[in-house]
Amino acid sequence: MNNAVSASDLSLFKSELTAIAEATNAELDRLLPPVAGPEGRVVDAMRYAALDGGKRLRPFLACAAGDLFDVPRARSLRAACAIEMVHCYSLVHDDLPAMDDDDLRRGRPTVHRKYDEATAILAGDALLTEAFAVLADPATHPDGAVRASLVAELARASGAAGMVGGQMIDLAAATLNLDEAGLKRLQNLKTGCLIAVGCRMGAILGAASPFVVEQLGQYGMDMGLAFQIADDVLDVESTAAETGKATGKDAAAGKDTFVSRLGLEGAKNLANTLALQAGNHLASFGKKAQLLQQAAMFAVTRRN
Ligand code: GRG
Repeated sequence: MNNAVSASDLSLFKSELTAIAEATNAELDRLLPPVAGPEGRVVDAMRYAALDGGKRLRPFLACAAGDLFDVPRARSLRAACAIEMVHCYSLVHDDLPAMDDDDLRRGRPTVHRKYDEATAILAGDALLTEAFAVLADPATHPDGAVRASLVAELARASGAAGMVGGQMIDLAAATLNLDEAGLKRLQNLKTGCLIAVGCRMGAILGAASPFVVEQLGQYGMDMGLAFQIADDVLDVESTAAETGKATGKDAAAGKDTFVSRLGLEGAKNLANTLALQAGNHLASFGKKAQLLQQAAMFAVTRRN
């Protein structure tokens, strides 16, 4: 967004993001096999929601955080898929008429458009529950205490104290008169918690100390807020062809965003500051955290 940020070389990050996205797609395909019988329709809708599309940024963060502690990819990839299942469920439900009422997601019809509303609700529900089944499976980690910790982390990040809570505040925001701290809290809960949890889970899989888990989590929260502000900027500056979803929606709805409060330049500056701040949390890892440093820059320079 500013020159210092846009000039940074993100080639290492981009090739690793592509590799992790491909591995995530293959693993999700394996974890969500089609089933025969009348219930097959909901599994088809789950596969439609979870496969083919998405940047897979959250899986990337879980794997790259795990790499800091030499976590075997087979394990971090399972945690990554669990988070992506929760993310995909949230998109399916967010697109429903009762929420954002969107027709386009990832460049394709939304799940309730392709199937129907009831199927979309069920597909979201089933993706959410399947995520916990994946984490609870010994293939994710042989130590049951580690698995329990992963389950608790994802539950907290995605429930009323995290993403769902943020979505609730967002739905009520028009009548709440939030100040800037309130808006930050909304976005931290809605977007930041699920981004941060992948970073935390990578560290937990690597038996990191609580202090280090927290460092990774702080990186994720700052990066998540930067990512969300960049999303608000893209809603103004980008097109549906680039993002694969409707743009211009915030302004049309008179929505309170960092762009409406700070203006485009102010919002971009804040996103850049947060991306740099995110990287500072990883200073103690030195060059080993280069990929995560680049991911924070990507969050604010991306076009979709
Ligand atoms: C319905 C419980 C519930 C929560 C909805 C995720 C969410 C909360 C709403 C989606 C709308 C939105 C703008 C959320 C902010 C987070 C965000 C930018 C999501 C899109 O994530 P990307 O860009 O999407 O990583 P892809 O398609 O690349 O995976």
